Amino acid sequence: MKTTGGSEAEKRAAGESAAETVEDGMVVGLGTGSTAAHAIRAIGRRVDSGLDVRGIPTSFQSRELAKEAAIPLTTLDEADEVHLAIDGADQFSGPHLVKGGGAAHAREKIVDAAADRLLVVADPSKFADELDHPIPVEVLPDARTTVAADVRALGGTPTLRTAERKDGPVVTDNGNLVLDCDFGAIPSPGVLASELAELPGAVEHGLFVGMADEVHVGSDDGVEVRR
Ligand code: ABF
Repeated sequence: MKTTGGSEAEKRAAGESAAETVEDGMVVGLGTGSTAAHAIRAIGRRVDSGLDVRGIPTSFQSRELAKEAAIPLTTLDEADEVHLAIDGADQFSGPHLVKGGGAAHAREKIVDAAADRLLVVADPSKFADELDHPIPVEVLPDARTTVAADVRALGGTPTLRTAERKDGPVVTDNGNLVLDCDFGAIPSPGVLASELAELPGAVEHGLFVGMADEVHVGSDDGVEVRR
């Protein structure tokens, strides 16, 4: 699994802290990435000790991990309510997030937004006073060129995400492509989010505006929960 930013110990502290908040009977959105993976493993250990929980994975990766951890799974169609989602981020500033480094942000946004509360798990390297991380935009394959032109017109620089170990683009779980769009500093995430959402052929972008209810930031000294 690709890891970014902070140390494994910081990520584990954050993931385990969020996993501790899961209560009996909950339906929990299971996020993607190396930090959320620690939360999934910790929830799995609690299931092993008798916790009654059902998970909704946000990606192929988190589904596989949840199965390995023996967490009973459900779907958005079947669950009456999603009580909590625990997910990682590429960058956070207050409640605003940039996500999509794992190309799973479309499903992450659906599950995270459906949850009553979103707990973000992160290491300190993910914090920014102002968001400036490139925004992943998942695009229909046919719209790759037109969305790239639209992003340029909005002042961004789009780069087609390519796979590390093979000569070709990254393909999402939904069969689409990803443009990483560098806008520099983003003083008004809500405005940019609306502009990106309007682009024909853009399936979903990685700006999660105002969505985090808590950010569990793991460090060597423990976990700081920012609300
Ligand atoms: C997912 O994994 C993504 O939305 C985010 O891009 C990434 C964070 O991964 P990690 O915790 O490995 O840095 O949550």
